[in-house]
Amino acid sequence: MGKTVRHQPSPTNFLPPLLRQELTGRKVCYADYKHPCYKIAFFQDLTARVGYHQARQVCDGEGGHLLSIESEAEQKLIERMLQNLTNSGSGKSDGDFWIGLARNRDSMASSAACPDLYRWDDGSTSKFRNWYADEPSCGSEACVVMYHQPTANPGIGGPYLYQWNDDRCNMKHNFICKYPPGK
Ligand SMILES: [Ca+2]
Repeated sequence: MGKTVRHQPSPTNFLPPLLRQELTGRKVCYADYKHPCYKIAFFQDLTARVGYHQARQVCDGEGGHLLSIESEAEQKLIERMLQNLTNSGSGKSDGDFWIGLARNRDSMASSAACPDLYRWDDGSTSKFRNWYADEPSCGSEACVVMYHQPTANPGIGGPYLYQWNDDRCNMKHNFICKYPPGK
């Protein structure tokens, strides 16, 4: 599959200059118009990382959404993109990525029902999930990250790499956007 990386001007003028600078580029598209494009927003600078809702705003402002992962194949594709990022030398430090999966905390459900309340931000009805062993925690955690902790000691579910974890929505993380074909 041919791959092109193209730089895309982004309507992110409302963001602080450093963040704006780091958000340009890194949009990866495949050389056909059937597949979505993705953008990995990784910030070495911890202070540039953002909460779930700001990440969502950035993706929406560019005609996309926070990433939905609708199949094992798409999960593996994103894993390969993150491995490329790590191998390129710019992404060696730890940092999780917001994906577009969240739960409405107003719906006070029993903890047993909670895992079924997570919904994709882009409207996908995909039931694919890749939770880490003891996730989702629910409670005050209602927004989902993909783990990216290459230097962390493995836990009960193995290394903290690429599985999903619900976290408090105001925590600061990297994020991944997904854009429909042709955008
Ligand atoms: Ca959790």
